[in-house]
Amino acid sequence: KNVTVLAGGVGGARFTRGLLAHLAQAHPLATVTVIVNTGDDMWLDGLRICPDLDTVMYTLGGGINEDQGWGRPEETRRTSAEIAAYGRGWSWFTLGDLDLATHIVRTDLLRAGSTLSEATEFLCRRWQPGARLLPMSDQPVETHVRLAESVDEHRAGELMHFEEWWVRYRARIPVTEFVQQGLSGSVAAPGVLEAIDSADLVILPPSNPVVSVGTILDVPGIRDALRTTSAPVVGVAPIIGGGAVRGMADACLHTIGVDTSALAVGLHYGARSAGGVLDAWLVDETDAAALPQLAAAGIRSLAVPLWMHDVPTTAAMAAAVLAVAVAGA
Ligand code: GDP
Ligand code: FO1
Ligand code: CA
Repeated sequence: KNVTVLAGGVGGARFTRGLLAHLAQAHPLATVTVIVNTGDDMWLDGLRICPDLDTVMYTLGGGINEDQGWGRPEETRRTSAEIAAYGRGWSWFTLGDLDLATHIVRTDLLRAGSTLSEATEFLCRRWQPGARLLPMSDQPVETHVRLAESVDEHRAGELMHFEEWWVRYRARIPVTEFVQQGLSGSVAAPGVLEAIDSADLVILPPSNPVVSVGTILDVPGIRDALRTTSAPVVGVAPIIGGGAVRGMADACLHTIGVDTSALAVGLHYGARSAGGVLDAWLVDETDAAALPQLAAAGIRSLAVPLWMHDVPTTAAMAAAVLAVAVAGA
């Protein structure tokens, strides 16, 4: 069994960790490929920062700061304090001393001519994530938000990098749209389309449906690959009981005019039979009322516990994904 997962950061990484745990005991010969969002990436202090690739790599490699869901545990901030003393960098964005090594090595490889895919593969030799990590594209695609109002040194109508909106402003300032700079010139990274075409199962994990999975789907060719693959495509709702379990996905959904509900996100992804990308959609038990409407829209669905409390509960979610995938075969 070849399983392909389209992931952002924390939600996608934690789900994939549970998936790997489930496959280890249920399908030991299975392989997992994670296609990771790179829309959050940026140049900062001369370094190429790839938040979602690092969160997936650290989480699956056992090096993640579990409470934060990003960066390394036991971190210090001596270097970033020195950068701030020069008046450089983003004072509201923490680049820990240990984390900086990843950005330095990646930037070193990129400057020497490696693609992002090659640099990612190199970093994973150390972390051994137990899955193949592919950036969605080797070309830079950076998510920006268009400000609805002026704030601090920014004017209304201007574009702001997603990470500034997310981290500095906690997505609390209104924006009118997301703009993925570089998207039109981007192509899927080597192996990405093939990982979808040749999969036995494709999973949309409980990642941010707008700025994580949505960005991956917008890379030319990826949505079409999902529509044509012979693999079942199964999604897991990142919204439980009308709320984003963590983070501000509700602010993202509001910006694109989608309600913050498991039903609305499932319908937003759409049924493959109706031009969308889903064969099946998992919702939490509190959202079981959505099942009839999902069925009416051509999406097989199941209501199971979707809180990723720990690896065993997440492994059970993964087992439910595999079960609903074969249910339609
Ligand atoms: P990010 O890039 O670090 O924001 O991470 P992702 O985009 O991969 O995932 C963030 C999303 O994960 C958020 O929108 C949450 O709604 C969702 N999420 C986080 N924890 C859980 C959980 O325990 N269960 C479910 N179903 N969704 C979760
Ligand atoms: N998130 C924060 O809320 N505050 C930070 O200071 C921060 C620093 C940071 C540094 C490296 C990195 O890879 C991720 C970092 N993140 C931080 C997380 C990042 O904002 C998340 O990945 C978001 O979900 C956006 O993808
Ligand atoms: Ca992210």
